[in-house]
Amino acid sequence: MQVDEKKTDYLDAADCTSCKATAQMIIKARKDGVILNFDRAHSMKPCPIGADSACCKHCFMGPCRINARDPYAKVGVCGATIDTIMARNFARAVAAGSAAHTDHGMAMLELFREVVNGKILDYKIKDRLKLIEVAKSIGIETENKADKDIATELYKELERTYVQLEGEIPFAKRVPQKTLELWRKHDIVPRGAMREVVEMMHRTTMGVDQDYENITKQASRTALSDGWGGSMVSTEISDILFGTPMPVNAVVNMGVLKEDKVNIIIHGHEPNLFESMLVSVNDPSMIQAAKEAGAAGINLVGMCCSGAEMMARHGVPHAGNFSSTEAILVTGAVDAMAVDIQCIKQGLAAVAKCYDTTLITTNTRAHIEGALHVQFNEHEPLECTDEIVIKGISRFKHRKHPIEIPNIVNQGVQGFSHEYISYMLGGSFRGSYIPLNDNIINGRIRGVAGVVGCTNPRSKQDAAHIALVSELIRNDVLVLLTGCSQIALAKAGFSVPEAAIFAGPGLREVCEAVGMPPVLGLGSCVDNSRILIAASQMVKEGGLGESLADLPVAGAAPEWMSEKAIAIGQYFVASGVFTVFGGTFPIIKNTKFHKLLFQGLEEQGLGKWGFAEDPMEMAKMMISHIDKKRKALGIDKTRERVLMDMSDRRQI
Ligand code: SF4
Ligand code: MSK
Repeated sequence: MQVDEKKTDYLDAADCTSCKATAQMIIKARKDGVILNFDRAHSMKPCPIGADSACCKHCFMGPCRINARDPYAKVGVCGATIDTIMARNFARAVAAGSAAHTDHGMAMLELFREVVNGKILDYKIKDRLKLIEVAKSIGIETENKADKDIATELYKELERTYVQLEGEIPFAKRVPQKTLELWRKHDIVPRGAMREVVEMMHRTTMGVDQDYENITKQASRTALSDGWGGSMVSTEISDILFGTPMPVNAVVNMGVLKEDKVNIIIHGHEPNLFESMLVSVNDPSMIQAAKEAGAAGINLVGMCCSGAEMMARHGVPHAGNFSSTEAILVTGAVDAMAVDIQCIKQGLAAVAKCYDTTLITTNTRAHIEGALHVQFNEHEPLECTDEIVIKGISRFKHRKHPIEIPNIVNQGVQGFSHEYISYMLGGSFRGSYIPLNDNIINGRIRGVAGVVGCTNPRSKQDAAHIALVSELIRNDVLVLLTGCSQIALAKAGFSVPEAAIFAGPGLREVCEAVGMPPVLGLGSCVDNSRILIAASQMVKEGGLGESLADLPVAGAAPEWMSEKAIAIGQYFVASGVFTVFGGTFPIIKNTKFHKLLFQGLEEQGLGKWGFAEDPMEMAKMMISHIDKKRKALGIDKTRERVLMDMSDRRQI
């Protein structure tokens, strides 16, 4: 874990990240002799063959490698072409990402079942209205029925999202009719996610599906089983159990740590662990124990996606996104970090050891060598969460490392669910997406962009997110954010209504009238499903075409790193959305598979992929796509008029 003292070519901390707090910790880590993800990324060059997706290790006649400069000169030992190889690699990433969201969603649904059955008593249905709305949305009769009966029926229906062997998943009912018909025509309406993922893995083993178009079709169906299935169930059930987010003031950044308190960080993706942590840290006996250890209290903060969910639902402070999870341990102030699933770097164990922070794994699916495992059991959740607090208090009592907490916090408004966006724009009596559609049609808002996804230590943390979003809002594009992107923009100060001054004149006018920021944070990475629902509502309200592909919208993941991002990208594309990735894309240009993803899918009526390294180029591509859709809808003229008026005014 020690830094190599002879090594002098570490990247300047300010080139590793736009986050000043993280930069401060990178500098301290190097002084302390501790290596973080940024330095590991710098010292490990990515394999160029893998980066192009030009290798296959799906059987042991290989692994086989193809030369990206002459991709059709050679085939694998089995005869697989570069298009088959790239499509299979891509499809397996979709399957893995979909499996991650699906397994998370299944865990939430199982929890819901046990709550409804009365076998779990520590959680209950918190949002009854949402229960009824979700049930109605998939055709469950709710009139004159007890909540328990509605919930039981909802559970049975939603279980099909995972296990249904044939037919369409329940949330297919939410898809705009024309989009659904297109899916039916292409035979990509998903069955249960477990069925789709298994088939995807089968098809991509050696000697099965060797037609890149057919592989991509199943990749679309698998990804849709995530976006409109696994992820959507996760979001909806979490809202029913823990409450649908409403705007809340919250602070982000490393300055949320408190030197005089027991600092406990929860990092991962499942909200149930975090919800029970809230109970444990507020238990008077725990507070008393912390005080007896000399602390002023217990300070619970989040990181990554479960942090984003808790910030949205309860205003729990958020300390930073994916790339900062090791760096925050360098403060010396973290007494315990408890993790559950997904995006948890194994490197945390080594960094935690350097600062005597107790790293605790809690989920049976995700142990880490060198970390303490305390199993979280939903039937007795406080056994685990109390133990985490006790471990934190004990570390506080024996703190021996100097503490350096970056003195940076950023205030902002978080917690915009698709329901709240409707209410915010339309008011409580006529809550709807009509005002949003109207403002798009009249050109004040040029279009809507979903900017989502990870940060990646191979590029300057947060920089592409901030540059891309700044350019989009400057051009009157309303931006919806999730996951680590949301935290990047919150740290950069874009989550306050006053940030409307960075927006173009039309968007600014709308933001100022409503009192909202120009970027709206919707939650964690499974909450990308909220963007799908919002887009479907926009179609259903009318005036912006009949399918999702007609909307003047675009998506982006400028600093992605996870297979989950590929799954998300593919379900947006298959839903009809132009989706642009930054950083890297695992594909060789000018191949048939490249042409299919970046052009062919759109010709089939779906969305398409885009890629650009430069965030300004990404913004340009997204804006020109939005303008293309405006033109097709015949609403490009209204926008010209508004822009002309405003620029005239500015000149005056
Ligand atoms: Fe090589 Fe074909 Fe085996 Fe892949 S499946 S490793 S291309 S022989
Ligand atoms: S946590 S998937 S780094 S958004 Fe959902 Fe962030 Fe990406 Fe993980």
